[in-house]
Amino acid sequence: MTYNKIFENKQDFVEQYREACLARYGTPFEELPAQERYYALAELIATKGRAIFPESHPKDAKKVYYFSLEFLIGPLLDNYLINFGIRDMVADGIKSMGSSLEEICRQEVDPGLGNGGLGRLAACFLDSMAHEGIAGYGNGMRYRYGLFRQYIEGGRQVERTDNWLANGFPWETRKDGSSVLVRFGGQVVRHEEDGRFWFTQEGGDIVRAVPYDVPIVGFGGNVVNKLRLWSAEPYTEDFDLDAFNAGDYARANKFRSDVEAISTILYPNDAGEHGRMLRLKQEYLFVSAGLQTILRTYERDFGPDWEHLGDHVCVHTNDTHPAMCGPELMRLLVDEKGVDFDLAYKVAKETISFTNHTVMPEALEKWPINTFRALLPRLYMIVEEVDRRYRDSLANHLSPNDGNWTDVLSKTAILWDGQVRMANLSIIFSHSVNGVSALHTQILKDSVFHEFYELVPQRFNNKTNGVSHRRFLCEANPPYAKLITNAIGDGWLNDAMELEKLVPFEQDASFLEGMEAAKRADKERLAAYVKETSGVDLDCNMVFDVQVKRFHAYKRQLLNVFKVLDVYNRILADPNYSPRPTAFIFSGKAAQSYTFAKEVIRLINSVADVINNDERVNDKIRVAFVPNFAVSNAQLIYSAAEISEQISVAGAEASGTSNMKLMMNAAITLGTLDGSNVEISELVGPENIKIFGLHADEVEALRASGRYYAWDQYNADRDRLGRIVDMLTDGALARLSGNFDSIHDYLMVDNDPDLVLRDFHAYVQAWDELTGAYADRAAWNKAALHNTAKAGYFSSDRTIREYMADIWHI
Ligand code: GL5
Repeated sequence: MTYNKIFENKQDFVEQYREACLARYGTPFEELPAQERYYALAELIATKGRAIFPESHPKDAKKVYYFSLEFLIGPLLDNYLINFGIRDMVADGIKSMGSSLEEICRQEVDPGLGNGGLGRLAACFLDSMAHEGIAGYGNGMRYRYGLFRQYIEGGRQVERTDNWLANGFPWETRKDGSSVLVRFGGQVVRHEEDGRFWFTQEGGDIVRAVPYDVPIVGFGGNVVNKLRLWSAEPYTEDFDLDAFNAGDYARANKFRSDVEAISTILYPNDAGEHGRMLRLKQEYLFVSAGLQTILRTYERDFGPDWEHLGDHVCVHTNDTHPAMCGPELMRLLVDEKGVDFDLAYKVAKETISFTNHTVMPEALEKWPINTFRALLPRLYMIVEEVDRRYRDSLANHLSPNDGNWTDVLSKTAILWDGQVRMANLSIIFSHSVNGVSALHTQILKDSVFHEFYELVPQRFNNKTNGVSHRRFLCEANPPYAKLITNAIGDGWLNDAMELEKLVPFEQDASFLEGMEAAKRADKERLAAYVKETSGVDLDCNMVFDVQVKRFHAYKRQLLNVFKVLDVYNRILADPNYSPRPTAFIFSGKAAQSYTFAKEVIRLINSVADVINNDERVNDKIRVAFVPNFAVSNAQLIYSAAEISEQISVAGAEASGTSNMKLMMNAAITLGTLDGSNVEISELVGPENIKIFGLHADEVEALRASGRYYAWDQYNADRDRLGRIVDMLTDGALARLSGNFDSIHDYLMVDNDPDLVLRDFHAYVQAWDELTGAYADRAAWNKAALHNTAKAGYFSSDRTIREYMADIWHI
């Protein structure tokens, strides 16, 4: 790899860093607190980066704009240093100045501009697009407050505002000159002249969308792309001076605060029906602002050659949140650029592509027609016309006498039942629709979008997710990364498939010992963090068994807790039972309004409280809940994990990406055949993964049969399973904050919708077998290393190359 060097050498770096401290604060490095040292360093790196790369791509390079309401970018300093190839040199330099890079990095905010997997995937894709050298830009929202900060109080999740911009964000640049205007409400006016007619939207409220750009440095430092985040601001200064003078400050500021509300918060992705209008405004704001900018750039480079827009520009829509890209692009082309309606539709479709990320029905967005039409009258007209034409076009595929005509229509039309259905809008406006794992794509074809698949099978394709191995292995796990590089060279940073070169080391006892030592160091680092943040002492001789992800019923953290309680009960009941000592580590947030998920968090903390305070079991099991799961602490957890819990009910998890991050870090997966676990299992082979439980088709068949009864499961095993169900309500776990009636009801009254009780025995047995195998450390390390060696496939570089070849045609 030839890096584009931004410093000559260590000495050059140290000198420039000292100057940067003086210039920014007028105080020498030695006298600055760590936080100011961080800001001075960030400013230096950002300035150097910007100075070298005014423009990374030739004008005619095909551009990809990745539209996503979420970009969970994580801390950036370490990432930039790695990608510029200067991390070791900078760390050395800072050490010679009497401080440490680690300490400085700890000062950085972790912007919570996403919920979980979907938002993090978008950030990994930006990293990989820059690595692959393409002009790939992110387009999203600059939320004033990120996803809430999670605290645990009395075992419960408590949410506090994430004021991530409080001290300023050193990587962003505000670009006032690139602001655009976005209109909400008002009415559509028809104009006619010489037999030609057109529409304009007039009145309503105009909002100014102001972009903030964050540089995305590709590995090697030769390509710098950008992530553009939009902020909503008032267009006119409608400050009410009279109200202010009368002391009514709220009224005086009302206009400003109404507008700014649009970019104030990130919505939780599983929270139901809150603040619907504001969410729709967010979606439209970043879509319209992004597309206006794209057309402006295109016109500058290619003139008004709108017919060929799709040859030069790709607009990729991440889930249905940017679904308005289709009609908004048409509106801009037809109303503002004078393009004919049919041509505009064709161009929109050639330009836009769509990824679906979930089969959860609540995540397939719908808007009441009345809301949509009132807020976006012209856009609604276009949607209505495209929907009408779509219905007509169905005649080419089906005859109205055809038995399933209405069925197909009811599933695929955009407008139905008084609703605008965003998934259908996305599909109808895209030339490509993809799922995110082989199984998920199959489920889209077979059920979720089956009718569309029958109509346009060629539009559907699979792109199995990936993750940035530079962040989640190199940056997250320095001791292991160093060991790997010493063994196979550093080519794996550039080409993750080179991790395969580790396979021969599975026979190398000294490598395996080194691996164990690296894991030990990672475990100690995590144990210190856990102690500091949750007060729990983890014993590093124990196996670290990890489940970290968003809390959701289908992900079945509850099944994991049942297993923990089962192990606990067995230790107490049977003096001969001696499980492999294990630390069960959980982390993740639940949406603020998702009561069940929050109860599961309270349950885990109550179980932790019982177990960690019971001296009879302390040397065998411990439980820790790490608060406020985010990219930064995720990196500490992944690297230290030995077992990766991926136990969703089969058919529910679209892909999962923590499964990939954990396998990369040599954790062995304990999982169901769901999402990308299927592909992990094929790649590593059955001896290097532990699979259990019902398969997706079995889950579907069992549900369809109507013959599943939770009480049968309970009655069939009163001693173990029944006992745990009873513990939810009999006071055994109530010491910290009461019983768990609603979880009991979810299982026994709602009939265990996620089949926790059904998979329980298979799961516990699989866990017993897997942890039993830990005794043979050489064999365990060999299997763990095999997981890393096969993880190259799950680099997002591979995923992006597939998007480039099959969807974006670059
Ligand atoms: C998700 C899915 O739930 C994950 O399985 C998937 O890995 C991820 C990225 O494709 O997308 N969909 C979604 O809405 N969130 C996800 O994490 O938040």
